[in-house]
Amino acid sequence: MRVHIASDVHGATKAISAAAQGSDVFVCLGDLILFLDYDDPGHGIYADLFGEDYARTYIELRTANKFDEAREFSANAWQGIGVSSQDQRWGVLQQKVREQYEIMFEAMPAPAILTYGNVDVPALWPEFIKTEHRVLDGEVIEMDGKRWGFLGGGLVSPMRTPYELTPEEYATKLQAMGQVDVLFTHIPPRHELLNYDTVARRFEVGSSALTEYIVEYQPKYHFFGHVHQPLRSRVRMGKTECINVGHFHGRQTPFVIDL
Ligand SMILES: [Mn+2]
Repeated sequence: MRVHIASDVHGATKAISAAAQGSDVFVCLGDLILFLDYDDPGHGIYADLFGEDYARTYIELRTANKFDEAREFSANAWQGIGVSSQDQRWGVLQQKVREQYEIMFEAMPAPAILTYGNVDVPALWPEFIKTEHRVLDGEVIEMDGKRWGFLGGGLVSPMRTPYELTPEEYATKLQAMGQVDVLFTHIPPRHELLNYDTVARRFEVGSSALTEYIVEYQPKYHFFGHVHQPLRSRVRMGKTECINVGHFHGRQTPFVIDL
């Protein structure tokens, strides 16, 4: 069974529309929205709202791990367009996210199995998914006699992205799935080679609950995304092959594997 897996789509609608060609099963591990385009600051929701110069500076601050300064810079930008409360801000963002989702889900191959990234708004998905889109988060399905488990979202981080769980919530959902043969998540297990981003030059979030799960259950494969430019994209833990399927927005092609 040929499986194509895409993660971290971040607005790459044109490429995603072709990503299932030649596959038997297409899986998307989330992060469909583009808030900030690190490669091209003229794109994304923040550039739309505040202009490219703003996006460029905001990216620089975050890349330098100056999150407090970034927040202050951002608060000023919102005030500049007459938005003061968090509620108002969320209203404006939600509208922008809806505009992106409308185009993204139109382009998304179907059938597809999807889970959420940390840069996704699960509450809005029901408005846009197609009938052949199966959205799984903390669920196990049977595929060719094997158990495939899916867990979406990220962990709480200084980036304050829209879908973040506490480590406890995440661990509880993971353990509730029980043993699987193939595990699909948005974020990687905690592992220094898998978590370090060589361009951002920092450790991204990895889950120690996932590492413990892999040690305990030893699924044959664990597929994930989230770290866009990892130090290593593939690591073996015991009997488990842990694979970062790649930054779809950058590569424009899915990860392909025969399972
Ligand atoms: Mn991402």
